[in-house]
Amino acid sequence: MADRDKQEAKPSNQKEAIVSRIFGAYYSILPEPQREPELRAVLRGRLRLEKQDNQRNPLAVGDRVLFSQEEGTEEAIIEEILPRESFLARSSPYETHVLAANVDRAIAVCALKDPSLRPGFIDRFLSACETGNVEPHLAFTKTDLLSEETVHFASSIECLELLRDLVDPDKEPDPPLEERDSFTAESYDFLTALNYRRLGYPCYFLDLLTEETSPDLERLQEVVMAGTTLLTGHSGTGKSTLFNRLFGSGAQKTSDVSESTRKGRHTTTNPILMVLPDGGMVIDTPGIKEWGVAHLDRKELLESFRELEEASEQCRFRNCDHTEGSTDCAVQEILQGQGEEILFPERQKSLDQMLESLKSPDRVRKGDYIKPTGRMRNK
Ligand SMILES: Nc1nc2c(ncn2[C@@H]2O[C@H](COP(=O)(O)OP(=O)(O)OP(=O)(O)O)[C@@H](O)[C@H]2O)c(=O)[nH]1
Ligand SMILES: [Mg+2]
Ligand SMILES: [Zn+2]
Repeated sequence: MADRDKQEAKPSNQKEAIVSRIFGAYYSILPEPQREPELRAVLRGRLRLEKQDNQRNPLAVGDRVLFSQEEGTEEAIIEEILPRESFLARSSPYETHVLAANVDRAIAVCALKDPSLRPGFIDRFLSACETGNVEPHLAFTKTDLLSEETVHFASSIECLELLRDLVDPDKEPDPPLEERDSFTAESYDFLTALNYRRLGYPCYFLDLLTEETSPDLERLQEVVMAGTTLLTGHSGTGKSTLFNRLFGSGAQKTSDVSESTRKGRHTTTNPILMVLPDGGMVIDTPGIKEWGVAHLDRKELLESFRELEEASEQCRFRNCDHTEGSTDCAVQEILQGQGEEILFPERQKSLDQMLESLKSPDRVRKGDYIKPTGRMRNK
């Protein structure tokens, strides 16, 4: 009923579409319901002025719009931007970058090697998702590059025991990590990755180069079949390789998906949205270095850590902001090592760094940024 009202409200010459690519002031849009052919579009002048001045562009890939098209012209004109149901943002104190709108889930594509794993990025990504109503998934790529020792370690009892001991406030690994002969930095990265699975995040371990298929790739293919999925991560982690894996060659709606192949590099420069034959949509994005979380406050940050979720629910009734020195605060108890479990060392490091960046007023000033996730929080 509500849907029909909405349709009747829109002028008869306007149709709905999804933004699939952005090239500065030009857009590609996919008209509903067929989602083809892809049209080139520009924004109606007044909409260009409405953009928030700390956002790069009034539109993001995945946005839903109403457009008109004059007869005999190729170019569509975007007349209206429809409200976003969700969006994934990263922010510095001075700028908010909306990576994509109306996404159901986001997959951080992280290489286990080349480039090496960066847990700080993952933890910031997870916090942004948790507070932004976007379901986070983690794809760990390049398993084929792991050394034999690491592969052996990954399936050992030692690995499971370490994972357990490192989050136990009453235990220290014995012998200590640095005294173990075959324990390498690579093994530690693998342990760090496994910890996300322990926390309940959907994780996929992938070799995108040599494996035709695998149970993890199949699981991931199932997941992206419905709704809209964003791929993000550092440059070179395998986002586009995964994207092409998901689509093969048949589903591509644009001819210029394969980017410059000079020197074998395929660095993605613009986000692109594509529609799978079954209707699911996947967005490939350019690699990013940092995932700023200046749009989150201390309470949101703490509560975005799953390990602290149960404890913070107990505190919420008392309006606790979980600051150091709060009495009977279950969150503080965990952070001080008095709970049943503590944070995995890399998670603790990330949380400390994020909290520290909130403390320095030079970096974060109120009013310098919008609160991109606030709208969805009470949904
Ligand atoms: N060995 C190995 N190489 C991989 C794997 N996945 C991707 N690669 C390679 O890693 C390089 C970078 O992959 P891309 O898919 O272009 O990475 P991207 O994340 O899209 O990078 P940007 O577009 O720059 O953000 C390419 O040479 C791929 O062939 C993998 O599982 N194993
Ligand atoms: Mg790419
Ligand atoms: Zn508290």
